[in-house]
Parts: sequence; structure tokens; C-alpha cells
Amino acid sequence: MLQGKKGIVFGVANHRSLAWFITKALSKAGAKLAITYQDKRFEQKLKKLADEELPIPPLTFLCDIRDDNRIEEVYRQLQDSFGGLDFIIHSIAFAAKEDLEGRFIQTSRSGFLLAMEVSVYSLSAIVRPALPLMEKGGSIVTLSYLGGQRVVPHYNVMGVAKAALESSVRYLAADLGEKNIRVNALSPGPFNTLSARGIKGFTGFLGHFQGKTPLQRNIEGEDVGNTALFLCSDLSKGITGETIYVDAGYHIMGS
Ligand code: IMJ
Repeated sequence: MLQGKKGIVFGVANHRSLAWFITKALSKAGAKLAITYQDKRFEQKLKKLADEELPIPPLTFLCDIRDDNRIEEVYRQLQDSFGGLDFIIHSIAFAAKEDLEGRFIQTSRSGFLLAMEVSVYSLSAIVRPALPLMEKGGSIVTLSYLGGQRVVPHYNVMGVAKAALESSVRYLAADLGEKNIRVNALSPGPFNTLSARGIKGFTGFLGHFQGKTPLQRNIEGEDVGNTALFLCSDLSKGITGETIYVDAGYHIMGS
């Protein structure tokens, strides 16, 4: 479905990352991919994973999304290797651990700004310098969470960040529509990744969630990967500015 298409995925940490399930789905569909990782210590594992699990070997780049020079360098290299870009996956978020434990009102100025910079501004920061590579149109996909729309215990400043991220999706969609670049968010149900582990009561939360969804189950990585594939493909060419829930129906329920 993506033969001849080229894309970049920001935010793979390990084999449980939603970004990794998306990478696998896009690669299986025939896309040529680049993946970025945040930390040198992810590099070896990531290259091994790519060798073992991806039908088409990806390019890999170290990229700290707080460093505009580095982002530009990554796109320069992509232009040289791919000659263009059809889609971008943004799967990046961070808040200080103490801000995901206490009460929202206790969030410090620095904790608030950190969450907003890494989890929200990073989307604009990676899309803007990619535009010269997307002259034939394209698709941008980011990852949100229900905690951006409703109060979810402990999600706190990340909820405020996801609300701003979903709003960024709408403003970017309005800006880039004339270039036939679509911008959408996925909002998956809870999933056991590195960023969910270590959160107090997460395992209990998964059990609670499973019993409440219309589909009576938790989310699988493939659910998210395949919906991202849909958003990157022409099957979704009429959809932009949208947040699509991949949550087994959880968010429709009243209790
Ligand atoms: C995160 C915190 C609180 C409740 C949560 C989550 N629930 C879910 C998550 C219910 C599903 C996971 N999630 C959707 C996230 O966006 C996680 C973001 C995150 C996680 C961490 C953990 C480690 C750390 N900083 C983080 N920053 C963002 O130090």
C-alpha cells in the first residue's frame, strides 16, 4: 500500500514502543523508512531490531528534537538518500516523573515548559524543516491520549500537553492543507510501553480498561500500526486535522 513512499519515524525507544509497531506496519506495506532515536544507548538494540523485523532496512539517525540544527541535518541527509518525503510519524512525549505523580496544581513552571516543549512544540519543530521535502503532499501522524480531553488520574501536565498537541494538529492541518499535507493524531488506549511502565497502578489500569471497552479487550500494537498505515496511505486522503481513537471504543462510554 506504500510502495515507493518514503517516511521518517521519530520516537522509537524499543520493541514495545508504539512508534515501533507503526514502523513495522509501514515497512511491511512497502515504505522506505528512516527512524530516529533520542539516545545513543538505544542505537545498537534498534539496529538489531530493524535487521530482524523489518523487510526493508531503514536509515537510522540520532536526533534530539530540542536541537533544531540536528533536525535540519537529519532532513539534509534524508534529501540526499530519499530525495523527498511522504510521511512523518511523531511519537514523542516527556514530562518530569514528579509531575505525573502528585497533583496537577503542583506542576512547576519548569515542569510545565519541559512537557510542552518536548511533547507539543516538537511536532512543529520536525514538520517545518520537512516541508521542502514534501512538495508532492504528505501525511503527518502524531500520538495523543484521552487524558488530553478528559481528566485521567496522574496524567496531569501531560493532559494539558496532549490538548495542545491536538490543537496543534488542527492548526497545522489548516496551514498545510493547501500543500496537500494532511495532519492527524491517533489516540490509543493504554498500552504497556516504556513510557507507561513505572506509572503507579498502570497494570491495574489496564485491567480496568479492558473490562470497560465495547470490544472487551486492550489495545494491541498492531491496532495502532495499522491505523497509522491507513493515515499514511491514500485510503485516508479526505481526512485531516482529526484525532482518531484507537481504544477499542473506550471513549464513547459514559461509565
Ligand atoms: C502516563 C502518566 C499517568 C497516567 C498514564 C500515563 N496513563 C497512560 C499513560 C493512564 C496510558 C501513558 N501515556 C499515554 C503517556 O503519554 C506517557 C507519557 C510520559 C511518561 C513518562 C514516564 C517516565 C517519565 N516521564 C514521562 N513522560 C511522559 O519520567
